[in-house]
Amino acid sequence: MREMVTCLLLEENGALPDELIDVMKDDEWVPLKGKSAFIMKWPKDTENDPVALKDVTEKLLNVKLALEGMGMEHRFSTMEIGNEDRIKMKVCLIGDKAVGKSSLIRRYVLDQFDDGYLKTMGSKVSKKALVLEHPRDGREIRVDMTVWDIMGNKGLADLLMSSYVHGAQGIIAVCDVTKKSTLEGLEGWIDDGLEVAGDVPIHILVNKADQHDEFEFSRDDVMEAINAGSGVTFTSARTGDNVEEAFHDLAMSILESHQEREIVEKMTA
Ligand SMILES: Nc1nc2c(ncn2[C@@H]2O[C@H](COP(=O)(O)OP(=O)(O)OP(=O)(O)O)[C@@H](O)[C@H]2O)c(=O)[nH]1
Ligand SMILES: [Mg+2]
Repeated sequence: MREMVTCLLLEENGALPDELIDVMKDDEWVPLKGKSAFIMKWPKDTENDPVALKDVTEKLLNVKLALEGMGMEHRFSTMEIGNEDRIKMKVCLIGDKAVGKSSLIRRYVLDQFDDGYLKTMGSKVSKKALVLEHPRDGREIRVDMTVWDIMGNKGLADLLMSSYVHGAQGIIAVCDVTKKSTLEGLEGWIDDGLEVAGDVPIHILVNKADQHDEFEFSRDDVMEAINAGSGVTFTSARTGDNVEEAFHDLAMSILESHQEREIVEKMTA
């Protein structure tokens, strides 16, 4: 299966006027996160349908003329992108020691829990196969996920961080709701993780939510401490609450960003 997209890259960072943005939105241009670029996905089979092709061409021309009228430097590129039904994902868990990273993975992959604490030495990789529905067209996507677990000893972890997080498509940052210091440490973990992985989806898990009487902070405290637009989920590796859902949500975000990433790579190649 193939899919055609047109990407519009603005050569300067000048803001587009609202009227143009409105027209582009109607024509299904989607802004690329963090880039002065937009993509328009061609409807299926457009290239074989003269009427549909004319429609797309007109939309492109309209935008082009408007940009030229404004004297804005720009570049269009139309390309074919993959539309595969099987993808690999690498997900990394980060966060202070004993917050429950290994336990969350154990719950997700094996549906088991252990009260004992055996700290992770170095890192460990587990695998999980899952099937997702594509957020856009509902087609089934088989995902082979590798889940990377790292020790929570920050000093030692820093030594491994770049090789461990390299190539990750998503990050799960974990803190322990019964221990405020683990929230305070989280931003450092996230900054270091994103520095290696780039602009990838990130999800925050506030773990040990089964310990109702021992909460040391709230959802609002998390939002205040982490100034990112990340999803926040309260989980319990012990009861399994929200664990599957959290991994699933992250996988969906990765799936959504997957094509964007491919487009950006092709555009900047
Ligand atoms: N009550 C409760 N205890 C948990 C939960 N998750 C983990 N634990 C316990 O917390 C301790 C630490 O869990 P681990 O999963 O080993 O923590 P970790 O983040 O992998 O620790 P490091 O490998 O040292 O970085 C263990 O005793 C677990 O049984 C949870 O959701 N609820
Ligand atoms: Mg561990």
